[in-house]
Parts: sequence; structure tokens; C-alpha cells
Amino acid sequence: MTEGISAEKDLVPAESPEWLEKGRWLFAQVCVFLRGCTDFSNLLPESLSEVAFAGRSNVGKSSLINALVGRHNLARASNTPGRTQEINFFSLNDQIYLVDLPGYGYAEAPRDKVSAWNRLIRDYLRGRTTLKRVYVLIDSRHGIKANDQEIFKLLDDAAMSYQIVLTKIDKISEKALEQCLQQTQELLKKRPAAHPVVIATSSEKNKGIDLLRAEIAALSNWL
Ligand SMILES: Nc1nc2c(ncn2[C@@H]2O[C@H](COP(=O)(O)OP(=O)(O)O)[C@@H](O)[C@H]2O)c(=O)[nH]1
Ligand SMILES: [Mg+2]
Repeated sequence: MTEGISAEKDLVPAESPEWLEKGRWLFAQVCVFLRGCTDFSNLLPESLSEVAFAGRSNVGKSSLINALVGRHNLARASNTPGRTQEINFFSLNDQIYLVDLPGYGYAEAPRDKVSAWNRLIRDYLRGRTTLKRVYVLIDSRHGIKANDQEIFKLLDDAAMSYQIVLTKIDKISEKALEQCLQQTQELLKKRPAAHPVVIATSSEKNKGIDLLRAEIAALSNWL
């Protein structure tokens, strides 16, 4: 398997026209839903490399996956927080798995359910050898919360590469976005496994989606 991502590779700009084009190409290929898994023991076998999307409930994970692949209903987006309770696997071009994780921090769900999901997420993030990067989504209106920090800590402790994606930037002003980016970057300085670049997105307005495609294409290319 791979050695992890070197600092040098991290610095290759996904913003370059070459990577933007590769990202566009990759995400124009066939993407299929494979399976939703509710239990660590019935996860898909570790075969293809994968990137996972994590975040608080309702942060916009499913919408982001749909925006990436340019489809409205591949991943189920919902107004009901806490609906995605399974680890959902999608195969992109038979090349890489995209993994939609259950949202964390959904206060109104029954306690036993919440702890079962949390355990599933933790086991998955710590134990999955084919997992190459975690995209941690942060709602740009709310910024980083305590349970996001818990996930960062878990990922840092596991030396698992992760990158922050701000979501729903169409809902805030440019000034507020600037502030949110600064605060996020400041917090990440203390986080050893965090990618230094924060990607600001709107699935609704298709902003920053091309950059994220380029990042994932670049990552998948090095695996
Ligand atoms: N305005 C706006 N709303 C969004 C965006 N992304 C997601 N949403 C809304 O946020 C809610 C939760 O989205 P969903 O993708 O289901 O979140 P998940 O629970 O993290 O999978 C839905 O009502 C979406 O329509 C975005 O970029 N802009
Ligand atoms: Mg969802």
C-alpha cells in the first residue's frame, strides 16, 4: 500500500488547470452506489482506495457528494437531520470509493443509537487501511464545534490525513467567509494531520466543487 502523502505532494496545487481538468474528467466517469453498511463487521472489503466525508449531522455531506458527481440524487440528501445513519459506499470509475459517513452530533436521536453510530464512525476512521483521506465538512455558518475537534483529535492520533471543506458558503457574506477561513486555518495550525488548505464550497451554487474534484483526482493519482 501507499506510504501516506508526502509534504511535497501536498503542495502540488489542485488549482492548476491540469488538475482541474483531471478532476473534471474523473468525476464525469460512472459513479455507482454500492452499499450502505450499519456495522463494522459488514463493511465492504478493503480493496480500492477510498476517501470519506465526515461531519456534523446536516452539514451537507450527501449534497456535496451529489455536487461532486454532478447528480441530484446519487447520495440521499434530506431535511431530516440524522437520516444518513449508515456508511454509504460509492464507487467512482471503479478507481476509488467515496464514502458518506453518518453525521455526528445529532442531539435529538436516541442515546443508544448515537453511541452506536459514534462507535461505527470511530472504528471505521481508526481501522480502515484503504482509507486515504477524510474530508471533514464544516458548516461555514457555524464554524468548528467541540465534536468536530473530537474528530480532528481522533484523526491526528491515528495519523490519518484529513482536509477541511467549508459547506453552504452561499448562505454567508464574503466577509463572514473570510473570517471563517481565517479562524479555521488558525485552528488547523495546531493539528498535525490536517491538510493546510481549506476548501470553501457551495453544493447549491456549485462553488469550490471543481477544486475538491481536483484534490481528490490528485490524491487518487498518487495512490
Ligand atoms: N443553501 C445551501 N443548502 C445546502 C447546501 N448543501 C446542503 N444544503 C442543505 O442542507 C440540508 C442538509 O443537507 P444534506 O446533504 O442532507 O446533509 P447531510 O446530513 O450532511 O448529508 C439540506 O436541506 C440541503 O438542501 C449548500 O451548499 N447550500
Ligand atoms: Mg446525508
